Amino acid sequence: MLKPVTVLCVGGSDSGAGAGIQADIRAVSACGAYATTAITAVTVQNTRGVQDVFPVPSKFIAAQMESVLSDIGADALKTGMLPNRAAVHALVSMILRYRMKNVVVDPVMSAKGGRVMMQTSARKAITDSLLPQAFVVTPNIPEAETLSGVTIRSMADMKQAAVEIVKLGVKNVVIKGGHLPAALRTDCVDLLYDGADFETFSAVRIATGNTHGTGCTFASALAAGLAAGQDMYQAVRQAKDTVTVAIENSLSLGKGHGPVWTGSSLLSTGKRDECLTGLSEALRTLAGATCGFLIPEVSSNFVYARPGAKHEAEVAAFPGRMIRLGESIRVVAFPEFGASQHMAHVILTVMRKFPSCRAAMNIRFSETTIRACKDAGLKVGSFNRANEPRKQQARDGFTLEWGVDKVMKQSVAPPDIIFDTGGWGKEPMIRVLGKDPADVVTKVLAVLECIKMT
Ligand code: PXL
Repeated sequence: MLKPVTVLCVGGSDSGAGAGIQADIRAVSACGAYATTAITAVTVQNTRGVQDVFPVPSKFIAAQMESVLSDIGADALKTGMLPNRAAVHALVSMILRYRMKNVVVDPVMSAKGGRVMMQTSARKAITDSLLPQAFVVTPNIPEAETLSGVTIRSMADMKQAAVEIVKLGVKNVVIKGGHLPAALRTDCVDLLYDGADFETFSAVRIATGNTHGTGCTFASALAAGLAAGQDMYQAVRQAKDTVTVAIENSLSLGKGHGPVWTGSSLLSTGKRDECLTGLSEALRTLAGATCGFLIPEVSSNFVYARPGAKHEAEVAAFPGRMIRLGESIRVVAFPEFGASQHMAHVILTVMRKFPSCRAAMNIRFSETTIRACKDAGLKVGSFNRANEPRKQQARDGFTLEWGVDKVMKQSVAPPDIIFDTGGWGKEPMIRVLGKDPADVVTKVLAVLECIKMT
């Protein structure tokens, strides 16, 4: 029988279901864990704002937690809206009674429209008694300013604020940079500080007004990662990816700020079919073109990942790869999930920064083909295997991740092409990237056309 990882979410109900407990349950579920809940407040809310708040009596908050923890337990605890000091004290007494370790605190202070979600006395209780019991706190910029007393205008200010926040007794802090003014315009950079080192996590900024629930989604995905045994770095990466995909899939509901949507990864069956048919259609088009010479010695594969994919198992490809047959190309089997290793890791690495870039095909390297890529107006990035740190070279399969990640760090938009000129025993290779298989095929055909003209 399956024993799932569990996350207890302590926070407010949002009747519009964009944020609060409703967003928590979706995010924890999307990360493969089981969410239990303790409601701290009932808000009357829609996309336009919060119309009213009913704080749940603190003894009822404690009773919900006691009921869940004494029976189901929890591998992590995630807290959101805590309306008053009594709610914070009830929460802290339960954390102590159950010696909870993976405590993720989202220090919710106000809602999107500006409505204050906690009494001032609760804020002091959070800093004085909750943060010393917490493993990580996830403020946005205004919340980090309040907690630290530092005015934040830059990454240097974020670092200073992080140092001040850790002094409050919490083990780690992640300051979410989404609200940072113009400074980091293209990227959205979050900062992790563990009391010793800083680490940044970036993703491209997505222009949308539908961002209700981002904070709840981030902290819940982080808690789900910790519950599953991930370290802070992995869990923050998962949280960032989950939020980025959720913003990309946000919904235009109501007349105000629509919700972000983690639900798409729950629609797995539909998305699986879309991946498999997308690859089959791409193959049909390519098989009709004279492109056999594009197949490298190690042969090709064509991958298409599910939205939000994190693992090889979520990436579809052709088992046995694509081979050259004279002037044309052939496959030996229908596409399946988990059928590629190398190309799957290429696309998963790209998706960490550009979640909407989900398809890729590798083709034979030649200087002529690279020139044709540039003539076709494609954005070309490259890496040199010789520059890879020695430590990594020993880990077979990681060279590609290292190289692709290096290109990603320098890219403000998804590249169309990533190539390398090979290494000891490694064939040089070109990878063509796109949002779906049809997009990749269009680029491959454009390159073919340019090669023919030379
Ligand atoms: O996003 C913070 C938040 C948390 N919890 C509840 C909320 C909000 C914001 O609106 O309504 C219940």
